Parts: sequence; structure tokens; C-alpha cells
Amino acid sequence: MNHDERIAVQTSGNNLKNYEETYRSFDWSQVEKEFTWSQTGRVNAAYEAIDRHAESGKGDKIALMYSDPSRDEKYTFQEMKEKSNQFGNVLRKIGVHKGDRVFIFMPRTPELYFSFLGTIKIGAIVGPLFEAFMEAAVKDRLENSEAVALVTTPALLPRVPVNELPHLKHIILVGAEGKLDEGYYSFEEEMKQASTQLEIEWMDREDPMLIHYTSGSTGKPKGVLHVHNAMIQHYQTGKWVLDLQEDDIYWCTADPGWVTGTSYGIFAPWLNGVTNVIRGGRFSPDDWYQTIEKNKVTVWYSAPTAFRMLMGAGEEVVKKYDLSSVRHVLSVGEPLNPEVVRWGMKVYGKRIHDNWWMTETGGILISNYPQMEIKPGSMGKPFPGIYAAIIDDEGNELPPYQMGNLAVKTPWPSMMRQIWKNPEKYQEYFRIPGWYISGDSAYKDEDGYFWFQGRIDDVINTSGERVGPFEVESKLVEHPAVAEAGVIGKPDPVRGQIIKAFIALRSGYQPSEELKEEIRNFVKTGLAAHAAPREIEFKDKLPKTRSGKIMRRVLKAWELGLPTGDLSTMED
Ligand code: 6R9
Repeated sequence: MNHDERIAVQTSGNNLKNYEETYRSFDWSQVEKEFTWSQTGRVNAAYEAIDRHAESGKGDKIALMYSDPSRDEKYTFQEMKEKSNQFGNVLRKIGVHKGDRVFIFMPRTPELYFSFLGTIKIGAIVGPLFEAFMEAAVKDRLENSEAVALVTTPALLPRVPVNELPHLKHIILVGAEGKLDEGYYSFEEEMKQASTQLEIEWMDREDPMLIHYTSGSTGKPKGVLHVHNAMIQHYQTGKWVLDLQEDDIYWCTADPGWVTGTSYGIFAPWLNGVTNVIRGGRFSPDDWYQTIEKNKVTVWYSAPTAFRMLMGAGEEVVKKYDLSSVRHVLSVGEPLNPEVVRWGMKVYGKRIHDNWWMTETGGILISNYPQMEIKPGSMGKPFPGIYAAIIDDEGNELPPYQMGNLAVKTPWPSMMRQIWKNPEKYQEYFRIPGWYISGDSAYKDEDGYFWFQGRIDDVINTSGERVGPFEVESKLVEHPAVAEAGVIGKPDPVRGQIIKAFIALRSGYQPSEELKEEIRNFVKTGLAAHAAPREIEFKDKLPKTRSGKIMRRVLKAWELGLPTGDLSTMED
């Protein structure tokens, strides 16, 4: 990586005036006075996100602008308040209580958001699932969480093995027709009968709120539990990282099945009282740019996989649309290749601000801020109130440029509070006292920017040289023939490991031995001889998660003929 390449500050963010100074002086207790518990000692994140604005003069402001190929709807904060109240009443009527788990398994539609907020309002714990999950994935999650209620659609219902889930008593169907069996309810009918007034369940800030399942490299998916207190972090990162301001039109492209789609697709924008754009349906470059143009999106939060696909679709598509409303662009989920950052500058005339966090961290911990120079390829610097470091396996902090465990001093407001019914797994993250161990490897440069290298188990050791797969992948995608690349270490009797690259070619390029040689030389001359992949295999597609992460562990398992582990989050 080039540690000296910098992109100067260009959007002058209004919210965080001076990063360094704020970093020195900020502490989280400064945020708490925003919320009801500063007066009452009790709180509810859904109330703070929606009702608080409806009750303080913003009732008529648009909260949700929803569109998909067949629907186009807008809801004000007042309407969101009423709809979520109604749903809360529906749950109470059928006998759902505080602390019960309510899962939502349906496409991104307004009903998903009403249900999500209504569940939280009555103090139940919400669990959003990707609509693309198949039966085994749905079953694992509902079984482990012992969910009592599920919101879904008739089309998805066949993937819910109801008879094998003894705890699941209530199924609320969105869009059902005709008479329903006992235990099944029509969302529309129940909502019609429900009052728009609701007694909010006032919670302790440490009460559970949300479960996201996330896959590790082995075993079943883990249920990461978040509490109401997380809102402090959602709110403040919304201010300083997303740079949300009163008149913003904000679009986060993530599905609520992924943590980005809840922390930053629901909480951060609404806690800040900002208009939130939600787009259902599938990805297509034209539809996406059109969404920006039509809604006059000002802040756009997406992921490297999407930016790479947009880059692949080329500049001509961009020219068809007016994207001039966009002020601030952000990315999370995977390393953001420098090439993509440069492309963003060239084509959008905007910096793409990378940031780093995880399902387990609940909110952004490291980021590039609008007021800061960007070093392409770096995830940026720790958020005020967060102390991040590179440590060795004994907990010693390492000097600049040494690769090690990316770790964070505990606690912070949105840190997970449990792995559902799995305390041993939870403890593994905190095995070095005082630290959360992320499982990512990274290093820090002398200016305090963090550089991602890979998951700890992805880091390659070839002839004694440690190579981060991301660095090699980033060089590979700079080659004009390469659309995407996944790099793994393959066991080798002489070198320990050799570097193997799986490559999806851009359209118009044919696999050939000459091309392999050319790509290998490109890395050799552009990065380092020891970092050049000795083996290259062309693939039509690389295995990816639904949130767009290249699944290196799957590539590795394929290569070694080993079991691939849990694949429920893999894209079709
Ligand atoms: C929010 C989210 C977490 C893992 C994380 C890391 C990778 C996320 C990244 C990044 C490089 C970034 N990751 N952001 N890698 N640069 N800016 O993605 O949560 O789905 O739980 O994934 O994603 O490996 O440990 P989650």
C-alpha cells in the first residue's frame, strides 16, 4: 500500500469540527442528555428514533421514502409513529411480552420497518432475517433464539419449518388472502383493528433489543445481542461519520438482515431525525443511480462490492443521471480498494469514506471523517471515545506498520452484550483482559491510520513473509482484466504457503495462460515479487456473503477439499 497517497479534504463536514481536538476531549456521557433517560432513567430506542421527532414539531417531516419496482410511498414521522404503535398493539394482543423474540423474515418493504419498530416499542427483541434465507438457515436462527412470533409473507412461509419449531406460536403474514389457520394472522387485518395509541414499554438502557446472527468459520451462526444503550453510538456516529444534518436525504443501501441495515439503515438516520430512503428490489446500476437522482440523495452509505459493481458498469451509466445532490459517500463491510476510491474521485468527483466495524461492535469504531485527509486503502482513525490498537497475542501494543490483532479497549455503548445462549463464544472475544479482539488483522501507520490486512485466519505466510490478502486483491483489481479477486494461502511443502488468487474477469476478457502470466507480472512489478500469486484460477463468480464479502474461507475449503462450514449467508 502507498501510505503517502492522500486525498485532500473536500466536503467540509459541518458536524465534527476538529477531529483531533474532539478525540482528546469527548466522552460518551456527553451524548446521554439527548435522550429520555437523562430525565426519567428509562428509555426506548424506537421512541427516541421516531416518536421523539413526531412530538417535537417534526411530525410532518418525511421519515421514510420507500420505492421498489412496484411501490412508491412516503411516511412522515407521525405516520411512522402510528404504524409502529399499531404493530406494537398487534403483538400485545396476541400475547407477545417484553423480552420475547420476534423475528422478521420478509423483503425490504415499509411493513418490515413498522414491524421492526413496533417490536422494540413493546420491549420485545427483534431479529431481522434476509429474505433470501432458505429453510435450514431460517430454522437454525428461530430455533436458537426460541422466537415466539414471526412476521413473514405467504411466499416465504414454505421456508419456515413451523412444525419443527415448538416455541414459534404466532405467524403474522403480510399480504395473506383468505381465511387463516389458528396461530396465523393477517398483518393488514390486525393493523386495521389496532389503535394508533400505544403505552411504550420503558426500558432499562441495558435491556436487550436486537439479535443479529453472524456466521463464523466453524459451527452454527452466532446470535449477537444488542441492547437499547447502543443508540448512543448510533446517534453520535450518525452525526460525525455520516455527517447527518437536518435537511439531508440519506440512503443506506443495506438490508436489515445485515447489521448495517439496522444500525445505519434504521437507528442512525432516525435518531438524528433525518429523511431515510429505502429501496427494495435487486441491485442494478441504473436503478441505483435513478434512486439518487429521483430522491435527491445527499448522503449515500454502501459497500465495496456495490462500488466495484458500479465501477464495472462503467462511466457511461453515471453520465445518464444527475447525481449532483450527493454530498457525502461512505462504505463499509470489506476493504475498500484504493482503485475504487480513485475511481470514485474521477467519476463521482467524491471521496468514498471507508469505515470499519462489525456485527459484534454494533456501530462504527474506525472511520474516515469528512474533515480528514483520506489515505486510499485505509479504514481511517478511531471514533472519539474509542481506543483501538494493534496488539500481539499477549496484549502488548505493537509499533506502527507491524501487523497484529486489531483490538479495541472495552467497553463502548454499542458493544454486543451476549452471544445468545453461548457464553463461551462471547468470552473468546474478550480473552485478553481489557480488550475486545476483533479477529481482523491490521496495522497502524505513523499518522494513526489503520490498514486492514484480512481476518486473522486469512493472513498468508509465504516463505516467512506475512502477506495480507487484501493488499494482493487490491493490486489485482487494478489490472484492467480483473473484476474481482479473492486471495488465499495454499499449503506448500517448501514455502509454508503459496499465494493463490481466484479471479473473476471483466466482460470482454477470456481466460488464458498468457493472461495469468500477465496478471502475475502486474502484481510482481506493482506490489512485490513475494506477493505475486503463484497460482491463478479463473472463476465466473466468487463466493460472497449477502453483504458482499468475498468468502475466502470458502475458497480455501474448495481448494483443500474440506467442508465449507455454514453457508447460510452466502449469496445464491
Ligand atoms: C459492518 C460489518 C465484519 C467484518 C470485519 C472485517 C470486515 C468490515 C471493513 C472490513 C475492511 C472495512 N470489514 N468493514 N474490512 N475494511 N472498512 O461489515 O459487519 O458483517 O459483521 O462484518 O467485515 O473483516 O471483521 P459484519
